[in-house]
Amino acid sequence: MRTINRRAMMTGSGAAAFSAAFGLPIPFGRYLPDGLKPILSAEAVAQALDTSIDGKSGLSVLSDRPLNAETPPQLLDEAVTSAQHMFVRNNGLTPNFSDENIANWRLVIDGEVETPLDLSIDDLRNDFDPVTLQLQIECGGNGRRFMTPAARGNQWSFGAISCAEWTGVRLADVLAKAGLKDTAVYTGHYGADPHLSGDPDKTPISRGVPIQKALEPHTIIAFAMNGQDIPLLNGHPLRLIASGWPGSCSQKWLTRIWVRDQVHDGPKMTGQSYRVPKFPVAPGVEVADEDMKIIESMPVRSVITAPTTASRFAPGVPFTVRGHAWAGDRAVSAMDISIDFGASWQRATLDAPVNRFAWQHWRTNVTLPEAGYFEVWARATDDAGIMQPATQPGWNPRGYLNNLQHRIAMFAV
Ligand SMILES: Nc1nc2c(c(=O)[nH]1)N[C@H]1C(S)=C(S)[C@@H](COP(=O)(O)O)O[C@H]1N2
Ligand SMILES: [Mo]
Repeated sequence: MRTINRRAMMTGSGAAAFSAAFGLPIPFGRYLPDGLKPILSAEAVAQALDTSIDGKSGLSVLSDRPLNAETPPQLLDEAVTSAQHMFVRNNGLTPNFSDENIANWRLVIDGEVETPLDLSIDDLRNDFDPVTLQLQIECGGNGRRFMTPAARGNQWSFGAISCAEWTGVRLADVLAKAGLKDTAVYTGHYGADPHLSGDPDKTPISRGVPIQKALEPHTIIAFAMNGQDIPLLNGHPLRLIASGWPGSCSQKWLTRIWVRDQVHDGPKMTGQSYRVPKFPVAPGVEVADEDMKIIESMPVRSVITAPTTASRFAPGVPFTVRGHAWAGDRAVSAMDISIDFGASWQRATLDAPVNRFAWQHWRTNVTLPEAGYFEVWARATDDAGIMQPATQPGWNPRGYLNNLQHRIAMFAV
């Protein structure tokens, strides 16, 4: 297997122009839907893979202040995401803690509780039952890069997703110890990262979840990842994980959970942040804040982690295509692959999740029938029968929830 390391220089659109540019036939070109270009024209094959971020390897950097870096699909191939390949999404500055800061870490639980708590990490370890779970964390803006018209924000493609093995305690158990009042309806989460301005009175992000999601047994306060300390960039020494919902609900460097008697209104809970229109809107329009609602579960989605896009295979020789799929609060019930631009689909083998909210692995064998340019398209279906669309599912002002199908280029030569 070898990668063709060049980019298509396309001026026109559609299969014919592409075929001319590459000097390769497109055997299923007649099925390429009108308006869709071959994916190789839209995707840089040779990505600049960064090696400069401490503890990370091969991520592609979208911005460095704040630091935002995503995982290329082929580095998501691991069954459990490793520390070095876990994406980073910061809204503020990366904190810089001393050993003393870490040793004296406190987590405050206050607001609508009978007994406010002020806990050390040892208190969490000693006073509550430990849980270890594989949990996916996906940024609400994953896929934004493919929104038309473009939406402002980090231009994530497919790599703002991780699924690591987290160890910690159930938020429900901690809230039970504090004793929820009847007035408790929502949580508000706070972390120790500084605001981009450096102003200590400003908070970069403080989101929350309805109390039912907070009490869900998979919502945890984690102090370890993959059996080790959490990587600093991913929330060391303590983070919340509310899997299946936008990653922004999973506060890193967690210091406080404020139990609210109303929907939390911290920075990035209101206005246009992590909110989508209550009804379908025309692409590109402005939507008033009062017509927006808070995103809850993330939609069904999948990624092809092997082979790498633009790999070459011999015609007629089968090879394995594999990846992962997930569906927010739901499970994935079917995974299908197409090599003819969506004209026909073949069912892949799909594993059950190791626990609820873990991503699900899938694989199948694919054979490219003759020489030429092909694409592999991947489509997951959730247990409510909802499928990933071929193109964007519905435009929204900030470009959230774009769960379009992942497509990779393949050469049969
Ligand atoms: N304290 C804090 N927590 C945070 C953020 C942040 O900027 N500060 N970013 C959130 C967002 S938007 C996402 S998508 C996830 C990303 O988690 P990761 O950086 O560990 O991959 O963390 C969330 N938790
Ligand atoms: Mo995010």
